[in-house]
Parts: sequence; C-alpha cells; structure tokens
Amino acid sequence: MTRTTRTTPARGRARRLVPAAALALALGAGLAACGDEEPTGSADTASAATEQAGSVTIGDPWVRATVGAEDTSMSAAFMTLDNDGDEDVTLVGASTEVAGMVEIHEMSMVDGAMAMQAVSDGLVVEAGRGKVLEPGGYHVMLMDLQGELAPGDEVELTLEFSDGSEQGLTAPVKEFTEEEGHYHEPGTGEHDH
Ligand SMILES: [Cu+2]
Repeated sequence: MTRTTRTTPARGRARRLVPAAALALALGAGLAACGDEEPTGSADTASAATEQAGSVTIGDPWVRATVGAEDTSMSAAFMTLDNDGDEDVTLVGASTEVAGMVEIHEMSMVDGAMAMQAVSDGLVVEAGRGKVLEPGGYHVMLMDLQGELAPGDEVELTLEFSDGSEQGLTAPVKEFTEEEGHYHEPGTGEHDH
C-alpha cells in the first residue's frame, strides 16, 4: 500500500466555502442531529481510544462511515478536545493514511445557507475549557479518501497542536444517521468542564 500521508495544516490556507450540496454528501444528508441521537454504538469503544498527551485530552473520537454514501471520497472525524492546562492550545492540523488531504473545518451560516470552511487559524482550545467536534459543527475533514470506511473499521489520526506536540489516536468508524427534518443550528462548540 502506498503511503499517501500528506500533512495539510489548516493554518494559512485560504478560507474555502463549500456549498451545502457538497456538505450533504460529506456529512450525510443532515447538518446536525439532536444531541440525544447518539451515533451507533458510541459508548463502548470510545474510552478505550482516549489518549492524553500535553494538556489536551481527546475523547470519544469517531469517523463517519462512507459505505452507502453517494460520495465516498470524503468523510469527517469528530471528538472532544479538553484543555486542562494553563495555556490556550490550538489544533492546527491533522493527518491520516486513509485520506490524501485533511483540514480542520467549521460549519456556519453563510448567506442564509449552511456551509463549511477551513478554520484557517486553527481551532483554539482555551485553557481550562473544551471544544466539541460534532456533525454540524467543527470537524476534521477527511478528503481524497483511499477507500471506503465501513462501520467497525478504525482510522489512525494524528493531531498537530500549536505547541508543537502531536497526538495519535484511533477513531472507530461509525454509521451516522440523521433524523429527517430534525435539524438545528450547530452549537458554539464550547463547553465547560
Ligand atoms: Cu468539512
């Protein structure tokens, strides 16, 4: 298997808007499901994949399956990032062997429509606080996928932070099914401990 890992930190990249249609393909039909709609089987495997290094703790990582999706070239990784340190830390990039291109994205309303775009300066995780990466909000965008991602697969991801540290994690691939017509606007992605 050819190694096609390419690191593409979000920092310094031009902000690119992706139309809602592409979004729907990338993230499933919906933009967000309500919080009580857990991805299939999320509870059991998540804690085992949690890793800690530096001041940022990664929790509940998962990657959306592409099996059955119209466009199987894109997916996204989701997780929580908690900063227990005294300094802000910024997630500046990520890489994985399964995707040719990885970017940190956010979703927001642009001209009345949901769109996603690269977070050009990275995703700041403030000291003592956390960020949630979830469908409809922040996500680690996986593009140029090398193959289909099926539920049960595992994706090795490396996150790169502004303090120069890197964290590897293993994210299980899960199906994400949205409730039709039950969308809401994404939260702020912030949460307290
Ligand atoms: Cu995206």
